Amino acid sequence: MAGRRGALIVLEGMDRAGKSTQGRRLVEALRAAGHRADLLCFPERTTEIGRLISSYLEKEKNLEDHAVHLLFSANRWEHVPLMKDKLHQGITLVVDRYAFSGVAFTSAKQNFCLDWCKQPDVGLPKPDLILFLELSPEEAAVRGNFGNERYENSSFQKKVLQSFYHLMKDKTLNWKTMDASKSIEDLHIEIKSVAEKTMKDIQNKPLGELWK
Ligand code: DGP
Ligand code: NA
Ligand code: NA
Repeated sequence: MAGRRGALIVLEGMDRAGKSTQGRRLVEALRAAGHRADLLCFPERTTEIGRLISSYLEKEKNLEDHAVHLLFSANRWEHVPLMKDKLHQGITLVVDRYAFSGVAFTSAKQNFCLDWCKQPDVGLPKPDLILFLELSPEEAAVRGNFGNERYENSSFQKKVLQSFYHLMKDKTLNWKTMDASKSIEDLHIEIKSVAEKTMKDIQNKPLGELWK
């Protein structure tokens, strides 16, 4: 058994695609099947950096765009020791948003290039699988209105989506696009099957470094 590690599985996609629901369902199902699995959500709002990000998203605080980009990245980096510990103990991590949201959201702002946006996250633990939950803006609209947090408006979200599509062209990463217009149950079954296959494939392989 020694050396077998858990998989790093990331969920990305637009708001209302069902990332949080699918993340919870996946962890529950993996545990029920006898695997060790934990859920992690970024931004992780409970740390000092996370609370700063949260007050920015809730529009209680204004922060300069470059500064906030680095804070989101720092919030991921501050969890890296914990993530590596768990993965090396054989725990699979299901992560709701990661560096790809980081790049997609900031590069949707004016005067930010993709390359600058990627740099702070270079070297993070590399996901073994990135599930992109794809939902058209029209289908997302049917699921309800945006909330009041920063970034929650349709013109910005369309730019974010374009940045995601750009990132998905990177063939050094294991992107899988999932049709998020399916029922929660059908999507869950599909995600669980892809996740379990990945867990098997990578268990004896070293953890990689993102964008390196
Ligand atoms: P969530 O808690 O998943 O609803 O995410 C909160 C918001 O923050 C959402 O609009 C997406 C955005 N977001 C997530 N990660 C990052 C990041 O690294 N950078 C930026 N600029 N925005 C992010
Ligand atoms: Na949100
Ligand atoms: Na979420």
